[in-house]
Amino acid sequence: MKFKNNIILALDVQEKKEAYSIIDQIIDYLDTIKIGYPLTLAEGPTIITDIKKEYDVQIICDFKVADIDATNEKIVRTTLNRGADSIIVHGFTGEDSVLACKDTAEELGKEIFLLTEMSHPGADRFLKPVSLEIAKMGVELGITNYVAPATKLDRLKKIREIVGKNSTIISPGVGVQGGKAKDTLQYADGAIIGRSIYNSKSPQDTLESIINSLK
Ligand code: OMP
Repeated sequence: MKFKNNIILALDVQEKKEAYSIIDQIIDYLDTIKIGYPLTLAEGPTIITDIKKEYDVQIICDFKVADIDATNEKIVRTTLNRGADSIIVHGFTGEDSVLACKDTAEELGKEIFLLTEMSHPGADRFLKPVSLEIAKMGVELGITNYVAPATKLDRLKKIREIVGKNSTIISPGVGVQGGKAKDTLQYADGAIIGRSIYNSKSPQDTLESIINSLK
Protein backbone atom coordinates (compact mmCIF):
# COMPACT_ATOMS: atom_id res chain seq x y z
CA MET A 1 0.00 0.00 0.00
CA LYS A 2 1.26 3.49 -0.86
CA PHE A 3 -0.16 6.73 0.49
CA LYS A 4 -0.62 9.95 -1.47
CA ASN A 5 1.59 12.67 0.09
CA ASN A 6 2.59 10.02 2.67
CA ILE A 7 -0.26 11.07 4.93
CA ILE A 8 -3.24 9.07 6.21
CA LEU A 9 -6.25 10.79 7.72
CA ALA A 10 -7.48 9.33 11.03
CA LEU A 11 -11.17 10.09 10.71
CA ASP A 12 -12.24 9.84 14.34
CA VAL A 13 -15.26 12.13 14.06
CA GLN A 14 -18.60 10.66 15.10
CA GLU A 15 -21.13 11.81 12.53
CA LYS A 16 -21.41 10.79 8.92
CA LYS A 17 -22.15 14.34 7.81
CA GLU A 18 -19.03 15.67 9.46
CA ALA A 19 -16.97 12.75 8.16
CA TYR A 20 -18.07 13.48 4.58
CA SER A 21 -17.44 17.20 5.00
CA ILE A 22 -13.86 16.54 6.16
CA ILE A 23 -13.24 14.06 3.35
CA ASP A 24 -14.59 16.55 0.79
CA GLN A 25 -12.06 19.10 2.02
CA ILE A 26 -9.00 16.83 1.87
CA ILE A 27 -9.76 14.37 -0.92
CA ASP A 28 -7.54 16.13 -3.47
CA TYR A 29 -4.52 15.65 -1.20
CA LEU A 30 -4.99 12.20 0.33
CA ASP A 31 -6.04 8.76 -0.84
CA THR A 32 -6.07 6.83 2.44
CA ILE A 33 -8.44 7.13 5.39
CA LYS A 34 -8.25 5.31 8.69
CA ILE A 35 -11.63 4.61 10.28
CA GLY A 36 -11.84 3.32 13.84
CA TYR A 37 -14.30 2.60 16.60
CA PRO A 38 -15.38 6.24 17.15
CA LEU A 39 -17.00 6.60 13.72
CA THR A 40 -17.98 2.95 13.24
CA LEU A 41 -19.74 2.63 16.59
CA ALA A 42 -21.48 5.96 16.18
CA GLU A 43 -22.74 5.41 12.65
CA GLY A 44 -22.70 1.62 12.33
CA PRO A 45 -20.43 -0.54 10.19
CA THR A 46 -22.22 0.45 6.97
CA ILE A 47 -20.16 3.65 7.22
CA ILE A 48 -17.19 1.64 5.95
CA THR A 49 -19.10 0.51 2.86
CA ASP A 50 -20.64 3.95 2.34
CA ILE A 51 -17.32 5.80 2.37
CA LYS A 52 -15.75 3.23 0.09
CA LYS A 53 -18.63 3.62 -2.41
CA GLU A 54 -18.74 7.40 -2.24
CA TYR A 55 -15.00 8.16 -2.47
CA ASP A 56 -12.01 6.78 -4.33
CA VAL A 57 -10.00 6.04 -1.17
CA GLN A 58 -8.16 3.22 0.51
CA ILE A 59 -9.69 2.43 3.88
CA ILE A 60 -7.68 1.16 6.82
CA CYS A 61 -9.99 -0.05 9.58
CA ASP A 62 -8.42 0.54 12.95
CA PHE A 63 -10.09 -2.10 15.09
CA LYS A 64 -6.88 -3.11 16.90
CA VAL A 65 -7.96 -6.73 16.73
CA ALA A 66 -6.79 -8.57 19.86
CA ASP A 67 -8.65 -11.82 20.49
CA ILE A 68 -8.20 -15.55 20.04
CA ASP A 69 -7.66 -16.81 16.50
CA ALA A 70 -11.24 -17.92 15.82
CA THR A 71 -12.71 -14.59 16.89
CA ASN A 72 -10.03 -12.57 15.11
CA GLU A 73 -10.83 -14.43 11.89
CA LYS A 74 -14.48 -13.35 12.12
CA ILE A 75 -13.66 -9.73 12.93
CA VAL A 76 -11.18 -9.44 10.07
CA ARG A 77 -13.44 -11.16 7.53
CA THR A 78 -16.47 -9.04 8.41
CA THR A 79 -14.51 -5.79 8.35
CA LEU A 80 -12.82 -6.49 5.03
CA ASN A 81 -16.07 -7.70 3.48
CA ARG A 82 -17.63 -4.37 4.47
CA GLY A 83 -15.20 -2.73 2.06
CA ALA A 84 -12.09 -1.98 4.11
CA ASP A 85 -8.82 -2.55 2.26
CA SER A 86 -6.90 -3.37 5.41
CA ILE A 87 -7.24 -3.72 9.16
CA ILE A 88 -4.99 -2.94 12.12
CA VAL A 89 -4.26 -5.91 14.36
CA HIS A 90 -2.54 -6.07 17.76
CA GLY A 91 0.59 -8.20 17.98
CA PHE A 92 0.78 -8.86 21.73
CA THR A 93 -1.82 -11.64 21.42
CA GLY A 94 0.78 -13.84 19.73
CA GLU A 95 1.32 -15.91 16.63
CA ASP A 96 -1.93 -17.85 16.31
CA SER A 97 -4.09 -14.77 16.76
CA VAL A 98 -2.05 -12.73 14.30
CA LEU A 99 -1.80 -15.52 11.73
CA ALA A 100 -5.58 -15.92 11.73
CA CYS A 101 -5.83 -12.26 10.71
CA LYS A 102 -3.08 -12.50 8.10
CA ASP A 103 -4.48 -15.67 6.50
CA THR A 104 -8.00 -14.26 6.35
CA ALA A 105 -6.87 -10.98 4.80
CA GLU A 106 -4.75 -12.82 2.23
CA GLU A 107 -7.67 -15.08 1.32
CA LEU A 108 -9.68 -11.93 0.55
CA GLY A 109 -6.81 -10.28 -1.34
CA LYS A 110 -6.45 -7.65 1.39
CA GLU A 111 -3.92 -6.64 4.04
CA ILE A 112 -3.30 -6.36 7.75
CA PHE A 113 -1.15 -3.84 9.64
CA LEU A 114 0.55 -5.23 12.73
CA LEU A 115 0.62 -2.84 15.68
CA THR A 116 3.96 -3.04 17.47
CA GLU A 117 4.54 -0.22 19.98
CA MET A 118 1.91 2.46 20.69
CA SER A 119 2.29 6.23 20.66
CA HIS A 120 0.82 7.21 24.03
CA PRO A 121 2.86 7.49 27.28
CA GLY A 122 1.02 4.62 28.97
CA ALA A 123 2.36 2.18 26.38
CA ASP A 124 5.78 2.41 28.00
CA ARG A 125 4.71 0.23 30.92
CA PHE A 126 3.38 -2.93 29.27
CA LEU A 127 3.91 -2.68 25.52
CA LYS A 128 7.37 -1.15 25.22
CA PRO A 129 9.16 -4.12 26.84
CA VAL A 130 7.73 -6.46 24.18
CA SER A 131 7.20 -4.26 21.13
CA LEU A 132 10.46 -5.12 19.38
CA GLU A 133 9.66 -8.81 19.91
CA ILE A 134 6.27 -8.18 18.33
CA ALA A 135 7.98 -6.66 15.30
CA LYS A 136 10.34 -9.66 15.11
CA MET A 137 7.37 -12.02 15.27
CA GLY A 138 5.78 -10.08 12.42
CA VAL A 139 8.87 -10.59 10.28
CA GLU A 140 8.91 -14.32 11.12
CA LEU A 141 5.27 -14.57 10.08
CA GLY A 142 5.93 -12.80 6.78
CA ILE A 143 4.01 -9.65 7.65
CA THR A 144 5.00 -6.62 5.59
CA ASN A 145 2.81 -3.83 7.10
CA TYR A 146 3.36 -2.31 10.55
CA VAL A 147 2.15 0.47 12.86
CA ALA A 148 4.83 2.19 15.01
CA PRO A 149 4.82 5.47 16.97
CA ALA A 150 5.65 8.95 15.65
CA THR A 151 6.03 10.14 19.23
CA LYS A 152 8.98 7.84 19.97
CA LEU A 153 11.35 8.22 17.06
CA ASP A 154 14.07 6.04 18.60
CA ARG A 155 11.56 3.19 18.80
CA LEU A 156 10.21 3.85 15.32
CA LYS A 157 13.79 3.72 14.02
CA LYS A 158 14.45 0.40 15.80
CA ILE A 159 11.23 -1.08 14.47
CA ARG A 160 12.21 0.03 10.94
CA GLU A 161 15.56 -1.74 11.38
CA ILE A 162 13.76 -4.92 12.42
CA VAL A 163 11.08 -4.97 9.70
CA GLY A 164 13.45 -3.87 6.94
CA LYS A 165 13.26 -1.25 4.23
CA ASN A 166 10.83 -3.21 2.08
CA SER A 167 8.10 -3.29 4.73
CA THR A 168 5.51 -0.54 5.08
CA ILE A 169 5.24 1.39 8.35
CA ILE A 170 2.41 3.75 9.16
CA SER A 171 2.93 6.00 12.13
CA PRO A 172 0.39 7.67 14.43
CA GLY A 173 1.07 10.48 16.88
CA VAL A 174 1.83 13.37 14.54
CA GLY A 175 0.32 16.70 15.61
CA VAL A 176 -1.67 16.71 18.85
CA GLN A 177 0.37 13.86 20.38
CA GLY A 178 3.59 15.75 19.64
CA GLY A 179 5.16 13.97 16.65
CA LYS A 180 6.37 15.87 13.57
CA ALA A 181 5.45 14.65 10.10
CA LYS A 182 8.84 15.27 8.49
CA ASP A 183 10.81 13.55 11.26
CA THR A 184 8.40 10.63 11.27
CA LEU A 185 8.65 10.12 7.53
CA GLN A 186 12.40 9.59 7.82
CA TYR A 187 11.43 6.11 9.04
CA ALA A 188 7.75 5.64 8.16
CA ASP A 189 5.95 5.45 4.82
CA GLY A 190 2.81 7.16 6.06
CA ALA A 191 2.06 9.59 8.91
CA ILE A 192 -1.36 9.04 10.47
CA ILE A 193 -2.92 12.39 11.44
CA GLY A 194 -6.30 12.90 13.08
CA ARG A 195 -7.23 15.77 15.37
CA SER A 196 -4.80 18.34 13.97
CA ILE A 197 -6.63 18.04 10.66
CA TYR A 198 -10.27 17.30 11.49
CA ASN A 199 -10.46 19.70 14.47
CA SER A 200 -8.81 22.58 12.66
CA LYS A 201 -10.80 25.52 11.32
CA SER A 202 -9.73 24.59 7.82
CA PRO A 203 -8.74 20.95 7.39
CA GLN A 204 -7.63 21.74 3.86
CA ASP A 205 -5.30 24.60 4.86
CA THR A 206 -3.88 22.59 7.75
CA LEU A 207 -3.21 19.61 5.54
CA GLU A 208 -1.65 21.81 2.86
CA SER A 209 0.72 23.33 5.39
CA ILE A 210 1.67 19.87 6.72
CA ILE A 211 2.39 18.74 3.15
CA ASN A 212 4.46 21.89 2.53
CA SER A 213 6.43 21.20 5.70
CA LEU A 214 7.59 17.93 4.16
CA LYS A 215 9.43 19.68 1.30
P1 OMP B 1 -4.53 11.96 16.51
O1 OMP B 1 -3.76 11.86 17.76
O2 OMP B 1 -5.84 12.68 16.65
O3 OMP B 1 -3.70 12.47 15.35
O4 OMP B 1 -4.99 10.48 16.10
C1 OMP B 1 -4.12 9.39 16.07
C2 OMP B 1 -4.85 8.19 15.54
O5 OMP B 1 -3.97 7.06 15.52
C3 OMP B 1 -6.06 7.76 16.37
O6 OMP B 1 -7.00 7.18 15.49
C4 OMP B 1 -5.48 6.68 17.29
O7 OMP B 1 -6.47 5.77 17.69
C5 OMP B 1 -4.46 6.02 16.37
N1 OMP B 1 -3.29 5.39 17.03
C6 OMP B 1 -2.53 6.10 17.94
O8 OMP B 1 -2.77 7.29 18.18
N2 OMP B 1 -1.49 5.49 18.58
C7 OMP B 1 -1.14 4.20 18.35
O9 OMP B 1 -0.18 3.71 18.92
C8 OMP B 1 -1.86 3.47 17.39
C9 OMP B 1 -2.90 4.09 16.71
C10 OMP B 1 -3.44 3.34 15.56
O10 OMP B 1 -3.41 2.11 15.61
O11 OMP B 1 -3.80 3.93 14.55
